[in-house]
Amino acid sequence: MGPAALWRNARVVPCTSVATATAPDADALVTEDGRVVWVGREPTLSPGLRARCATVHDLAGRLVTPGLIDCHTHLVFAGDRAAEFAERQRGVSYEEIARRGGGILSTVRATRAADAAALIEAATPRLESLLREGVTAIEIKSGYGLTLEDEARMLEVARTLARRHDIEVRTTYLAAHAVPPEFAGRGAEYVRVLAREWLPELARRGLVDAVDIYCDRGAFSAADAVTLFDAARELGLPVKMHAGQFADVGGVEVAARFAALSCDHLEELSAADAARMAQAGTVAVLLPVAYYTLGQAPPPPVQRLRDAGVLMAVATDCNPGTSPCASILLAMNMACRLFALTAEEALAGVTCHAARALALSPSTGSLAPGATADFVVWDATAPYELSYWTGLNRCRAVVRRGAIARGKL
Ligand code: DI6
Ligand code: FE
Repeated sequence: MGPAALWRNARVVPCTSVATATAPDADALVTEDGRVVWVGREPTLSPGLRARCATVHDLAGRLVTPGLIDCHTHLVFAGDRAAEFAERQRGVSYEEIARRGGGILSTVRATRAADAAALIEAATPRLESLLREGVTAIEIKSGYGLTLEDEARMLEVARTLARRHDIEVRTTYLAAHAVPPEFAGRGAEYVRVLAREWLPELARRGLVDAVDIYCDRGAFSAADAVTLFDAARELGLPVKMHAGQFADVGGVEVAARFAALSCDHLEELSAADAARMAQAGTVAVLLPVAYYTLGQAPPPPVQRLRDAGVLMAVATDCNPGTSPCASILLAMNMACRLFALTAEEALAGVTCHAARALALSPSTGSLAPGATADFVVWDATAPYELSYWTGLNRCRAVVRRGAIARGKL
């Protein structure tokens, strides 16, 4: 917040669309009261606004992008699944491990045993890793509690992390992640309980920004999604879906019918469903690190999504099973190299399109007048440099609501 500041000698990539994630087309911006009030070429800045700028920052020709957004994470969990990683390296599949009671349910056991302080302690290094890379907004899902109070604790921890780290957090209720042992063999009944009893209660406590379901082979069905999404609709909550990671079980059609914010994964996606997503304005969230970790094939049909006009986002899917990753820059690189996104698509995927997937746009995820002044100053001059490197973080400074929150210029 506070008085106006001019940020000059910059290469500003507005990221209002893929087209404007391509090349810096402005060299200055003005922030005031935590918002961007002007973006452009400095000679065209009006003398009146210039005179209001109490502070002038010289960015020495550096790249400026919006704060990055990680729009799909399971950041809050206890324990890890490194032993399952080792098992997969010996040739046992992810789905086989899950059938034996490992997988998601093993993280559920660890998370249920962890109190809020332990969950915060476990999640903090993962969050800090993302913050160091210029992430200013993040989605955090529940889904490793699978009882009312264990889900509530995960979501409360997500809210606590938001306050402690000055980051925008959107919480997503994902009790429909796996059937817990208490409901073994009674999946449909579990979905009715999590939809009709737990969801209204957690919404009443202000813990739910969106509702998600893991709709796939070995997980929940399209009919389960209808039960859950009907309950979400009654509460006025937006929905999203893990869909088509392993198989197309008809979820995307349901998601589009409920105007879902996003469908995520989508390795299996028909042309008809891509058209439905475009029609519904549903964003495709691509999760290349999960794809990489599981050694899956084939990749999502990116050209089909482009042809249909579906907006694509990219996220880490940070989780202990399929995506032990706390680097949005690595996810961008993998989206380019494994899914053949252009570098501009990858950048739009972690800015404007990620904001759409979280219902944060247009105030977040792009740098246009009126936007929240969350941006990153990079030791780079071209936007494609962000996807080009792996294992090198070139984030120099992070500006949050118009003030330098991290690093120095
Ligand atoms: N997101 C998920 O929720 C599942 N896969 C994915 O990409 C499973 C996460 C887990 O194995 O813990
Ligand atoms: Fe996920």
